[in-house]
Amino acid sequence: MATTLELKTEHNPSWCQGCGNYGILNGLKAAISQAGFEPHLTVLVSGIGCSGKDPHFVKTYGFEGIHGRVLPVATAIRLANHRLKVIGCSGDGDAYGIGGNHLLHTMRRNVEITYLVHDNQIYGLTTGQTSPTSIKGFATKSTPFGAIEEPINPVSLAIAAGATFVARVFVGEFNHFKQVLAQALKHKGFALVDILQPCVTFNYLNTYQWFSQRVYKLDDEIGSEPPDRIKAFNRAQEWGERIPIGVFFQETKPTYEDQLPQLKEGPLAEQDISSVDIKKTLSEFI
Ligand SMILES: Cc1ncc(C[n+]2csc(CCOP(=O)(O)OP(=O)(O)O)c2C)c(N)n1
Repeated sequence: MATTLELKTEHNPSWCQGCGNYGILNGLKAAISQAGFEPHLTVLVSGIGCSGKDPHFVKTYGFEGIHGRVLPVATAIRLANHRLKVIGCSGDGDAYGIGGNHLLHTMRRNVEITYLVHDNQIYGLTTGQTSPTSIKGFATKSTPFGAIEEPINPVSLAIAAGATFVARVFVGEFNHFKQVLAQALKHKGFALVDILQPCVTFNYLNTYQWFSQRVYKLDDEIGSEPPDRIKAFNRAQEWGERIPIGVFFQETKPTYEDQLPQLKEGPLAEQDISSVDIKKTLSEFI
């Protein structure tokens, strides 16, 4: 295990001052340290976007892939070695736009990946176009007269798609964010954490103040109860004057990895494949 300080790399983030990504990065390092995950058995996988830089700043294994392809890469890593803790980092465009189809199928498969979506409701890296979670009417560079599309609600989408852990947090509620993150990292299955993370440069609407006035913690209003998708879905519909944060839904189910016969003998990466003739397969690619 490593301390938060030991998880720091020699690279420093250059996100805008006040960007919610700083809080997410600090919370993530603290959570990895507190959960006792060994850095050499932990992998951060990212796509393209401001959040795509996360693996550069955490001293674990890391893979910065291409836009929207975090989950195929993360799934492949889990299948090659399912002893590894795999954490995906995406923006809302990366996860819910170009990567949306991968998200649906990874959720229904229940691959054990903790997926942290840095949801700033805008394309930050490409300097401010609407994203799938931008509020209707939001005027940006790509929608100067206001977005005409309804936004995706990632929480209700995940509940409907069969995800086994679905949470929303606000990075401005830092202790609550860390507590939910710790729960997500412990979850045996796919965990979606939609992180409301204000973009201080391009999103003039969904600011820290805007969220602070609206968010409330589900835990303060409902006690512990057995998992119920319908109730969770209905709670997820609330968005506007009041925005619920916390764990909406969690259940335990076999993971994809648990059910694959090829993994019964242990991780593929540790299996003896010396007697397997792969020449025929390789020849198809040459
Ligand atoms: C295939 C492909 N299409 C488009 C792009 C351009 N591009 C880079 S990042 C990005 C969107 C970033 O938005 P988001 O995922 O929400 O992350 P943020 O930067 O806001 O954290 C786009 C469209 C790309 N790199 N690759």
